Amino acid sequence: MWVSIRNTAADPFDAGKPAGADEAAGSVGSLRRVSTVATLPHIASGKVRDLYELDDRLLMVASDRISTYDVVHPTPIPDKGKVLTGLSVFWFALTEKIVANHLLSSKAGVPAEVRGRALAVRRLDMLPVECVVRGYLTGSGWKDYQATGAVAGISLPEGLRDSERLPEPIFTPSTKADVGHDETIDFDRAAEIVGDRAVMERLRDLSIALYARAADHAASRGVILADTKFEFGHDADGVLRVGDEVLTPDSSRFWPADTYEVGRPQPSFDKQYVRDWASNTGWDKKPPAPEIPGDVVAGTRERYVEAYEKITGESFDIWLASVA
Ligand code: PZK
Repeated sequence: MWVSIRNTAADPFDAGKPAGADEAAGSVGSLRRVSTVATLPHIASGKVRDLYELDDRLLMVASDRISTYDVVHPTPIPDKGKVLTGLSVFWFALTEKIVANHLLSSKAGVPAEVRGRALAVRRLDMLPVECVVRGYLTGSGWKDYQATGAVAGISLPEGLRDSERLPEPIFTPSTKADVGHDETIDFDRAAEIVGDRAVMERLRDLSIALYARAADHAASRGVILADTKFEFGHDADGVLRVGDEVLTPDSSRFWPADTYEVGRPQPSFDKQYVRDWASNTGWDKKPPAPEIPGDVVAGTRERYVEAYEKITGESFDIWLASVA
């Protein structure tokens, strides 16, 4: 089965930013040992994740790497990969009645050395569009609105402000760029790329339903889900499933509700410590990214664990114990 190599942008909504920040992707079918993962056929790498072959399944491994301003830092954030993996599993369970997903197991088949940060998943034939849903106007959506009054071909009311909640969530698909940034496209273009308008309508409706369910849950826990990105594919039986990671800080924007203020950019829940520190160092935001000092690493780890616990309502230790 063909799996395309592509760099998964950590900030998937900022289509149109300069390319060149992505790390080199791996090669299809090569036997490569990456970090501490046992030797499995390596399929693909994103900026902070790796995909391996696991017999008839795949193994998706989330690393502790972090990017800011689209560049990966050399310093890992301990447990970041485990937090994101635990969050994905939480959301897969919360949303499985809306749409089936690719999760098979967080234990069986997952090598001991990546337990907690890796998932055994069903192989899918991935659809070649990113399914972005925006509930708030920020990032490239805010930029496009300011320039044209519309996002992905959807006209929006006049006078909206930075980070403002939209009248209703909008579906703003994007291309999966091999290199550089995904580009926002309108629905018709997405349907063309997918080659089946009915499938595209289903992707749109499912994406909005997933966003609405997750945003509702997040709101009940004091968190705003500003926007998010899904990827879908068909399994061997032709069943449509949501794949990839879902509703993590790397595929979504989470804002603390208690400090939300329309009319300005919102601080990122997870990365703001690193961004603020990095800005103060005078780093020009071009590769290579600087090493992150210990106190900033510790503060950022705390934020990830806090995000996990706020959203799931459970101790992060419970996730660790469940995969041990
Ligand atoms: C698949 N990616 C993105 C790239 C990653 C992830 N269930 C699946 N079946 C087949 N292919 C994929 C999936 C999923 N999910 C996902 N590319 C292909 C990607 C690099 C690293 F972890």
